[in-house]
Amino acid sequence: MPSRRHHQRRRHPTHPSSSRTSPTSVAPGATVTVTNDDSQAHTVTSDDGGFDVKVGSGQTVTMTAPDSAGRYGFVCSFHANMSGVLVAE
Ligand SMILES: [Cu+2]
Repeated sequence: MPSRRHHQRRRHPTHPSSSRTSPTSVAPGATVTVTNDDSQAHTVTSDDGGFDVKVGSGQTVTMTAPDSAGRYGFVCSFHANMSGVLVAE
């Protein structure tokens, strides 16, 4: 009698990896499209308050880059371990 293996599928919970995005470079004042492929909502929140958008799961939003050239650090206000840098140049 052939033995049937019971395959147990384990779903690993998707928790935000400590993701550090490589700097995204855009023109000052440019429209930036942010797509969230994750199963959780995230935000792109500038350290200096220059921009702050919430991107729900599976959503795409647009935001405007700062008008002045520079490096703008941002975090996700939901997940303290998520951060990145937006470079306007
Ligand atoms: Cu997040």
